[in-house]
Amino acid sequence: MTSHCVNLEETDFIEVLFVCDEKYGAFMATTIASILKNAASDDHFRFHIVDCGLKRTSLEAIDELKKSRPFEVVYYKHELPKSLYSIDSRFSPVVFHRLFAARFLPDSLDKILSLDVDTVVLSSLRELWNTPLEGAFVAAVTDRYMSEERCKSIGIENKTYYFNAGVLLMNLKVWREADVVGKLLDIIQEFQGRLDYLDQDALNIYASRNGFRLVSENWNVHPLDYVAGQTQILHYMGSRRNVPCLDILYSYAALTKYKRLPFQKTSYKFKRFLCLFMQLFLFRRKDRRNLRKRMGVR
Ligand SMILES: [Mn+2]
Repeated sequence: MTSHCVNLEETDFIEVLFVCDEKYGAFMATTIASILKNAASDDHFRFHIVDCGLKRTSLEAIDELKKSRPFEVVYYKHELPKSLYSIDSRFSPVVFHRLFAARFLPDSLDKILSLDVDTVVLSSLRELWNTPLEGAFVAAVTDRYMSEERCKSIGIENKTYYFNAGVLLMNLKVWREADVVGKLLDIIQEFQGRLDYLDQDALNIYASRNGFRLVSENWNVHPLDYVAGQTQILHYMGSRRNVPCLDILYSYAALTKYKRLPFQKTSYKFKRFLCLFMQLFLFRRKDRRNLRKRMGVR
């Protein structure tokens, strides 16, 4: 007989960080739904959420996902230093919170996996979570769409070593020991006005001086580069129109209380129903496949 008794003290959680305001509540629920749906049976999750003004309905939507698979969730309220609010009006200061993870997360956490809310996770996060960090302050994926010119303008000669910060495994131990937060704030001051991708640029400048760890590109894939069965995290990078793979995003949104994302015109469920109905009149397999593709339905 096998025992189903789980000792919670010893549960090996995969700890995931999100920063989210009310505008992106449905996106975060979608990301979490995808994590839960594609997890391995022995994965356990604890989500750490920096609450930048989430309303009750958003909190309820997260809670409701526990019905599909139990998980733990901890919310944080975090104040940014005043100096960061005036730094660049093109960006919402929300992007800065994750830089302070080593300060507001409990000391008992040695590392955290920070994910953007515009990602969809297509496999278990275990392998990424277990990446050996050794002394590196982060592990991340090269940003394929960053130009060489831009990299050089912030002192990064080889663009392979400019990473995207949407999927970031952070070594909190190193962050605390080396006061990475303090150094990032110095960089932000030093480069004021020249950081087009504020927090991401600052992280990369720090990395160019102190090193970091590159991980497989499959962990942070732009929809244009999606490969079925290979891509492990899709990152929509803010784009909501004219990118492939929106059907994948919508299919996970359909698993949440929201059912669809704010910019979806027709509900995914309705589209699927309509597509199923129309397929009745198509006899060739190829035609049915094309119809599904055109309607963006899986
Ligand atoms: Mn993003």
